[in-house]
Parts: sequence; structure tokens; C-alpha cells
Amino acid sequence: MPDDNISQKELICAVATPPGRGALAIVRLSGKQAREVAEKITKTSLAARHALFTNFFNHDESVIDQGLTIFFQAPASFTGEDVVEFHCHGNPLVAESLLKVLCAEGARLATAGEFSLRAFLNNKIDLTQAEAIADLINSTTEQSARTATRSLQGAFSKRVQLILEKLIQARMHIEANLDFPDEEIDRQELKQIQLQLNDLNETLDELLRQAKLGERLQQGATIAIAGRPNAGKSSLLNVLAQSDVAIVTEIPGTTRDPLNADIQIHGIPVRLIDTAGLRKTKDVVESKGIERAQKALQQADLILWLVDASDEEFDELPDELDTKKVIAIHNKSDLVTIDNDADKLYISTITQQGITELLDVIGQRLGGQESGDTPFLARSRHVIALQQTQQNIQLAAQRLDDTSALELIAEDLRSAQQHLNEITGEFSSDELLGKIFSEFCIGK
Ligand SMILES: Nc1nc2c(ncn2[C@@H]2O[C@H](COP(=O)(O)OP(=O)(O)O)[C@@H](O)[C@H]2O)c(=O)[nH]1
Ligand SMILES: [Mg+2]
Repeated sequence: MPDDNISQKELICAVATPPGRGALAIVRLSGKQAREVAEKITKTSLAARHALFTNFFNHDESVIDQGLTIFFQAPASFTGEDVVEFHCHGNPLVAESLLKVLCAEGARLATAGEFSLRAFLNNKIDLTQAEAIADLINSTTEQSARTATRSLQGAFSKRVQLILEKLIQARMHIEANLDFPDEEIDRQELKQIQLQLNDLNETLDELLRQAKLGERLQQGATIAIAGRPNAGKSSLLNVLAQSDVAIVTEIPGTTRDPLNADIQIHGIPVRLIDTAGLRKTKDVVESKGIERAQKALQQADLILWLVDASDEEFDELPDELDTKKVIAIHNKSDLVTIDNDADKLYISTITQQGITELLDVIGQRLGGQESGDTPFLARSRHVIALQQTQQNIQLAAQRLDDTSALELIAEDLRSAQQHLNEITGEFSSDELLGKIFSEFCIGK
């Protein structure tokens, strides 16, 4: 990422719409000279927030295209700078020609996420909101898109801000006691601060719970289907994906390479992986498939362990599976009489009996049931920062039992505040900013 101060002075441009042909393409221009350059190539005079139908002229006075030109005057624009949008026809060659003319007039092509970076640097949005823009663009389920929008509107930042304010109050009291060491320490006051910190700890518990749900919604989950050959794993993948993704035969050992299907369960994006059946085999190809299956099982968030209910000889879990991740399922319920007392999950991929119940169980395990009201989308860096904040606050609260440790308490609280500020980006390193914004698409 170029140095912020220099880069912000430069005029940047990019195509903001996806590559390929379509009805329209939008070229964006941002920077101090945006208006001047736009007026030159449209040969019109622009008024803020008016959509004008204009020509876009090339240097030789030929017309590249015609379309709408909209001028957003600083600071009332996405980046906080003067911004012009050119809506041209959706042929990449047209947009390309427009970019060439803009570059000849002194603009340069924007790097990935540079428009959003400028919005952040100009205080139009904080870091969680910038991340929410990328998350909204990349959302694969309606629910994650809706939740990203809430983050973009500041739902997460506001919660962090509230905790920050209370934390700063507690810090002020502790620091005041430090500044006047000769005065008698007011034990009653310290007790009060301790109570406040305990309250904050509880608030953080709840915020962390929601952040973890938000993280699940943002990242999605990987679920592997495992079991002995012929248990019906590939049939289950096909039922859940509602399409014939995998080959199903009565021949054991049909599936070799792991197969994927991207679906959603209770609004959570899920990558489903069908694996080769686990068994001892001399077949070279099959045993390579089993190796890959075992790798997929290690990396999965959840494992659906499928057993043929009509042949339960081998229904015990292999030792190497992490039991915490396993949901045991008895397939081919159509072939057996179900023992209603048993606390077992029965399904049939042929009659589809039990599939809805299975989806509910999976949804519950992924936190999807509650994610219906997940108030914001989060990333693992947010969860980590909240955990560190909480640790510091807990430490400070414990130390308050021993009033001679005031300096350590002040340090804990300072550190807690720093971790909270990292979330909204108040004191973020260039390295972190570079990492976050480089994941954006060009033109955003
Ligand atoms: N009766 C019955 N047969 C099933 C069911 N699910 C799968 N099968 C059959 O079991 C055989 C193996 O299925 P497949 O999905 O290839 O199993 P995989 O080896 O675990 O992937 C096929 O002949 C399927 O038609 C079920 O729910 N009921
Ligand atoms: Mg199979």
C-alpha cells in the first residue's frame, strides 16, 4: 500500500462493476481534480448530485460512449473526496477506453480496496464498516448479506463504542488515584469500579457470543460426510445439495476423490464434502481417496458419521475421529423398523425421512438456530480482540482486591482499551490496514 498521505492526493479511477458484458458499467473517479477532469472529458459543467446525460470524449474529440455522469462533492461522497461516476455501456472495451482517457488526464488506476481505504482514512466509515462492505459483496446467503448490512450501518461499532466509554470511565478513576498517591485511597470507590468491571465482563460475554455467531456466518462451515462404504454418503450429499453431484452405486468404494457442494443450512453458508468410505483396501486409487478423506475429516467443522441402519455391524466410530465434531446418523431407515425409544437420528435418503430433523440438528450445532437474529457480522480478528479485552478486564477486576496494585490495574485497562480500539481501527497498524483492504475487489 502506498504511503497514505501521498496516495490520498492522487486522483484514482477504476471500473466499479464486475468484468464482462452487461447493460451498464460504472467507472469511478476520486480525488481533488475529479470534477475538473470529468468536466473536461464530458465538456459539460457538473453540479453536485445531479445525474447528467453526457458524451465521454476521447483526446481526438471522438466520442467513446454516452451515458450518465454524476458528481459527488466532498465530503458528501463515499470516499469523502470529490467523486465522479460515469455510467457507460457495459462493454469492457468502452470502460477500458474511459480509464485510458482518465489516466491520460492524470489519474492512476486504483489498487484493490483503495476507495474504501480512503473512506476509512477520511472518517466516513470505521474499520468494521469497511470490512462489512467486503463481507456484503462476498456474502453467499441472504442471511449473511442482511447481517453484513447491519454491520455496515454500525451495529457492531456501536456496541464496541458503548463498552469503550464505560472502560474509559473506569480508567479515569484508577489513573486519578495514581496521580495523587499521597491521598488516602477511597476503598468504597475502588469497590464501585470493581462492580463496573464485572458488569463490563458480562457485557463482553454476550458480545463475544454474538461475535462468534457473526464469525460463523461470515466464514461459513465445512461439513464432511463420512462412514463405511455403501452407507449412503454420496446419496446424502445429493439429497442435501438437491442435485446429482455424486455418483451413487451399490458397488462399495465408488467415491474416491472428495466431492464438494456449496449449500446453506439455516442461513449459514456450508461447504459439504462427500468422502471415500473408510475401510481397509488394497486398491491403490481407493486408498489414496481414503487418505484424502481423512484429511478432509480433520479439517471439517462438523462430521456426519453415516451408518447403514440395516447393517450395523460396523457402526462404531473410528478412533481417529474427533467425537466433539461428530453427528451420528443411521441411514436406510426405510429398511428397518425404527426403535422409537432409542435416542438415534434416523434418515432415509430414498424416502427423505428425517432429513428436515437432520438439518435442524446441524443448524443447532453451527449456532444457526440463533443466527436468525445475529446482530452483526464478525471476523476472527474481532473475536480475538474481544477475548483479549475481556482477559484484561478480568485481570483488573481481580487485582482490585489488592489496592496496592493500582499501577498494574491501570496497565490492564490501558491494554483492554487498545484491543477494543483495534476493532474499529482507531489505532491500527499500516500492516493490518494493508491486509484488510487488499482483500477487497478493485473499484471498491
Ligand atoms: N434402501 C435404501 N438404500 C439406500 C439409501 N441410501 C443409499 N442407499 C443405497 O445404498 C447404496 C450405496 O449408496 P451410496 O450413496 O453410493 O453410498 P456411499 O458409498 O456411502 O457413498 C446405493 O445402492 C444406494 O441406492 C436409503 O436411505 N435407503
Ligand atoms: Mg460414495
